Amino acid sequence: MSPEIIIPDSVIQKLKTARHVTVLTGAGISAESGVPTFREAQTGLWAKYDPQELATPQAFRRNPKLVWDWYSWRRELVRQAKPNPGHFALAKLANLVPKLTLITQNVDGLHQQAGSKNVICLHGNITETKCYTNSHFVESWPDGEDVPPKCPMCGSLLRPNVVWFGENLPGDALSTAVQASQTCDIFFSIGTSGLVHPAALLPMYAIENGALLVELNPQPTQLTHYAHELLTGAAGELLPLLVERAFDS
Ligand code: BV8
Repeated sequence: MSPEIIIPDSVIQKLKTARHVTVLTGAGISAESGVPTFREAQTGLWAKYDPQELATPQAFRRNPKLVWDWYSWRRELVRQAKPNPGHFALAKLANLVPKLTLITQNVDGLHQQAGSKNVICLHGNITETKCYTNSHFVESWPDGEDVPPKCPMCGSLLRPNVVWFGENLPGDALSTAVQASQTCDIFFSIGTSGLVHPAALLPMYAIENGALLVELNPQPTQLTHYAHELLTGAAGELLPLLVERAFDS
């Protein structure tokens, strides 16, 4: 059993009285679901590759099979993953506050599986596939022939529907995320190292607008210096406790 987790009363009171709660999640919230975070060493065949090198259009153009195989491996990991108590706590929280905006950098769809609605997916969804040239979405493709498979509509190579480094984020997702960061009373940054831009700027917009900035992470990050509170621990443990302390007691 983990030692008594301290949640400052300032956080509880702010959460109970907030009109608008904004949450940004990163790979850390899915760690307890068995989805490796972006920074931890990749395993097996992929150990020698740096994700930031593989998750780029250049890598895909240079070696489409390698990049496609990497995503196939990750898609399978995500398919086997289930939401954890951290995801479920956020889905429950949305029904306990007047307004909650959930923004995620994750591409695993676990927030949606846990019941969260209107999730703002800044970096896309690894379980969706589209073609490289025209973004034709494709549900299935013949096994084994071409790797990567080709688009049945235009013949260009299929790729995952994720935002690669060097690619722009979906405009509507980003503008909604910025607006929610600028208008919230409390902003939670959960399970993110705060290294990837422009997502990393969202907590800054929150503090600029006078929101209470609360970070949940087992360890300090780039953001910790700016946060009003750092709740040290795993999201799967902290979030259910936070919801219970604020609304169940
Ligand atoms: C763009 C999809 C216009 C693909 C991803 C400004 C400054 C510097 C650089 C830039 C900048 N502006 C743009 C850039 C370039 C680049 C960038 O940010 N580079 C950085 C990294 C140097 N950004 C872009 O290219 C973006 N596009 O801005 O377009 C442009 C373009 C070029 C130049 C200028 C402007 C596109 C970025 C999107 C990239 N795609 N994902 C895929 O998944 O394959 S990002 C990818 O990284 C994942 O989505 C993942 O979410 C994210 C990694 O970040 P985290 O989520 O934070 O995960 P990480 O592993 O780092 O940390 C996990 C944390 O969890 C840790 O802190 C750990 O302690 C914690 N944790 C662990 N266990 C738990 C836990 N926490 C809680 N509970 C636990 N149990």
